[in-house]
Amino acid sequence: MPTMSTTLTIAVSKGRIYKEALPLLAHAGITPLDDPETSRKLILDTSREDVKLVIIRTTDVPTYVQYGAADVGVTGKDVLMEHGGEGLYEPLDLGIARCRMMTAGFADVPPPGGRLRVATKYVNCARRYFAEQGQQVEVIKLYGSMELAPIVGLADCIVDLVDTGNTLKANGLVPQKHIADISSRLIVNRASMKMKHAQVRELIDHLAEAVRLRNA
Ligand code: PRT
Ligand code: MG
Repeated sequence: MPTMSTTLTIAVSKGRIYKEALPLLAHAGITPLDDPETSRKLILDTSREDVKLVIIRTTDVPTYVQYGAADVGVTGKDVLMEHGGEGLYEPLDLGIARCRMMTAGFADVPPPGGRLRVATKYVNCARRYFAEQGQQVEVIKLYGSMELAPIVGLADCIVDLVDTGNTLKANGLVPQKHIADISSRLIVNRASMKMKHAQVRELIDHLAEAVRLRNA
């Protein structure tokens, strides 16, 4: 326990990351006093007087941590790749909410003569990936249901996350190129790393130990 009772704020989204992060946080002695799936509270007290959780959209987690509105956060590598990760430390791979970022489209459909049209919510990742491949593409920003885009002729392919592949299959699409392996990461605000060093260090160490034990 730190001698100074400065509050440490952890930003996390509800849903799959939250569910998988809970046992790791528990190993650090942090148990939320409310369930974000049922409570309307956005700031949750925890079993530790000096630790609070803020419940936000996963794409907002890097922003909260970057500006110091939260000291640390848990978010997907996909979100960090798209955000850019400026001003953030990424000290730990939590190994949760794993999936792959991939391109996907129809099997056996030849690429178009002109520029490939790519629909995705990961526009920065898609631009970077196709630029590295030396391929000219037009990237179309969507906020969800990417699988629909090739079906209705909005795009030739998509960039999305794939886990079991069931979502693609259900929509007649196949995974094509592997862009990145995705898992959730612990991120830390740069100032908090210095100003709240003992608390942050303790959290990182406990979470790292929880990850090691889980993988053992
Ligand atoms: O749902 P909401 O709109 O609130 O936000 P969100 O979709 O960003 O949150 P959430 O909780 O669904 O996902 C948050 C994070 O979980 C992502 O940023 C990833 O880091 C991680 N993750 C891991 C996934 C998946 N696996 C995943 N399979 N996020 C999304 N999916 C989706 C994918 O986009 C596709 O629609 O699941 C579908 C594919 O799954 P399969 O099993 O059918 O292949
Ligand atoms: Mg979702």
